[in-house]
Amino acid sequence: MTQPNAAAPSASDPGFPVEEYRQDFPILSRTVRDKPLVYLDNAATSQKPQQVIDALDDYYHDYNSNIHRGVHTLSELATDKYETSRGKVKDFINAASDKEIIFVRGTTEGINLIAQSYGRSNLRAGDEIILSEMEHHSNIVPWQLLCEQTGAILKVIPINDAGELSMDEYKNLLNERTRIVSVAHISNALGTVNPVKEITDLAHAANAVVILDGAQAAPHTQVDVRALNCDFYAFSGHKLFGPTGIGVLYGKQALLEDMPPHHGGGDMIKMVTFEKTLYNDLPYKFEAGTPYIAGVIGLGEAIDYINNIGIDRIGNYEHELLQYATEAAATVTGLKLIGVAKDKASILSFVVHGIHPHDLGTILDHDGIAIRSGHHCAMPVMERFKIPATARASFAFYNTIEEIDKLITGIDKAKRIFK
Ligand code: C6P
Repeated sequence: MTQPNAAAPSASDPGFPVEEYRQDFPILSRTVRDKPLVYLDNAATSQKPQQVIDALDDYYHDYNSNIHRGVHTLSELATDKYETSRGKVKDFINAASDKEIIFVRGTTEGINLIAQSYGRSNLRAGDEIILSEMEHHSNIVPWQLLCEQTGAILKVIPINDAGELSMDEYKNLLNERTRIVSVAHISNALGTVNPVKEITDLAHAANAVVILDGAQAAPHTQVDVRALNCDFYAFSGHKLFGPTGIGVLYGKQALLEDMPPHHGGGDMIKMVTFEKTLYNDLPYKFEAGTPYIAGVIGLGEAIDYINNIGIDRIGNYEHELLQYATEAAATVTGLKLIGVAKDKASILSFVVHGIHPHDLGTILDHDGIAIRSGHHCAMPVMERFKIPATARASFAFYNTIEEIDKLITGIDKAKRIFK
C-alpha cells in the first residue's frame, strides 16, 4: 500500500488517500496508447479492486459448485458465500430482510421484472404510469411493453433547462389512476440527484407504488430503502465496483409476496407436479435457475470494499471532484454543460461548439482518456436539449484532480484540431 497522497484535493477529508485506493485497482496502472489510463467512464461501468477479482478467482479455483442443491462441502461453501452476500446487500441498502433482496442481472432486468410481474398482475387499461423525461431506456421501454400488454398509459414529468424535474408538473400528473411512479435516483445523462423521498411520499399519497432506478446512485451515495420508503429499488453490480451480469432488485416483502414469479424453473419451486406447482419462499421465488454465483460473491466483496472506505466519504470526495471539474469546464470557451442541477453527483455531461462528441471522445482516447460520447441510452434527454449527443466524463473515488486537468487539456487540444 502506498502512503496517503499529501496532494489529495479533498478539503473536507484531507486524509482521503486516493493514491492508496488507486493501487487496489490493477487496471488503473495500465497505459492506453502509451499514455497512463485516465478512466472517466465510471457511469458506464466502474473498475474492479483486486479483492473483487480475487473473489471471482477463488470461487472457480476453490469451491466452484451449485448452490441450494448439494449436501457436499463445496456446495455448502458456495451456498454460504452466496447467502452471506445477500446479507451484505441487505445491510448496504438497509432493507428489512434478506427476503427483500433478489439477485438479477442488473438494473435493466430488475425493472423488467417489476413491470412483468407486479405490472402485469396489477395494471389495467387506463391505469397510469409516471416516468420522467430524464429516464434511461431501461426505465422507459419495460413500461412501454407493459402499456402494450395492459392498455396502461405513460405520463412523463418534464425537466427544466437545468436538468431538474418539475415537481409542480409531477404533482399535476398524479391522480387516482396513477398506479406506478418510476424514476431515476440519479440521472446518468445529466447527473441530477432527484428528490426521491419527496417523489415517493407524493406517490404514496396517491396510492401509487414507487420504483427507484438506483443504477447511478448506489456507487455514490448512501441508499437507505427504509428511510426512502420506496417500494422497489434496482441497481447494477458492475457500476458498484463489482462484476458485470449481476444486480439487485429490492422490493418490500409484502409486495413481493403477492407478485407472481416472472421466470419458472429450478430453485424457485417447493413442489412440482403436472397439475400444480408450489412456488418457493422469498427471495428464491424470483431466482429461477442457476444464478451467477461468482458474481453475487464478487458483489458482496465490492460492498465490503466500499464499506471499508465509507460511502459518505466517497460521496464527499467525488463531490469535490465534480465541483473542481465544473469550475474548470467553465473556463473552456465553447463548452456548454448539459445538466446544471443544484443537486448533482459525479457526472459532467457537455457539448463543445464545433466538435461532435464522438470526435472529442476519439481525440481524448489518443491521450489515454476514456469518456463516453453519445445519447447515453437516454434519447429523450437529448431531444429535450435538442442535441444529438453529449460528451460525458463520470467520476469515481479513485479519480484525481490531475486527471481532470488532463481532461481539460485534452478538450483544449481537440478545439485546436477542429479550429
Ligand atoms: N447506464 C451509462 O453509461 P444495466 O445496463 O442494467 O447495468 O443498467 C442500466 C441503467 C439503468 N439506469 C440508469 C440510470 C443507468 O445509468 C443504466 C446504465 C450506463 O450511463 C450504460 S447505458
